[in-house]
Amino acid sequence: MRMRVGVLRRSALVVVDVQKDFMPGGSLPVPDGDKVVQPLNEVIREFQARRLPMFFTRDWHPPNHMSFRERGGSWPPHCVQGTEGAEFHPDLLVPEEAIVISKATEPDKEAYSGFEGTELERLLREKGVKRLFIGGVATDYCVRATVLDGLRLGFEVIVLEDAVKGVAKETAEKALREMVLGGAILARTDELLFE
Ligand code: VGL
Ligand code: ZN
Repeated sequence: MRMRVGVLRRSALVVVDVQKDFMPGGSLPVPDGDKVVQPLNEVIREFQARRLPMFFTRDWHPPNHMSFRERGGSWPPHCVQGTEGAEFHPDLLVPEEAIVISKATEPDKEAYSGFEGTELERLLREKGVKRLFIGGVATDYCVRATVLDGLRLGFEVIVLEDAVKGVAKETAEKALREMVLGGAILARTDELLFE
């Protein structure tokens, strides 16, 4: 095993938007979006065993959200609060102690980042977290925005490269470049060494 990045005491996992609507068959499918579930579950088990904090963000839109095409936005309706499409992937492990962060909940505001308009930063600081491990979908939208915000806020950020998937190849590659230039580290889930 190649050991490259340590998962230390002040680490937290952030799982971004692993919801049915973003999976194949959903209303805004990310190609191979479901492939993030298995590597994430392995990391989730390790975090759980060490009682390290875990945050699961979810896109949680009202039915009239401004990002939907009917309101002039870019997307088909997706992740509407309380609908099946907004549920987490059925195979994703969501431990009871994990904290769910709902975002983009207001009709007239878009929020790709898990930090935008949420309690995420306050909760991380309260727990003394310094290092974030981030995976989920979509690399080119919500993962990108969450990673860049985390870096701007002064967290160390490790992007789990086998546990992220993008909407489109070109934009996902561009997003990964931006994240690395912003200071993020890319690591595969099998390169993590747990304390
Ligand atoms: C997302 C598009 C629209 C995401 C959310 O989770 O990456 N993408 N809403
Ligand atoms: Zn959305």
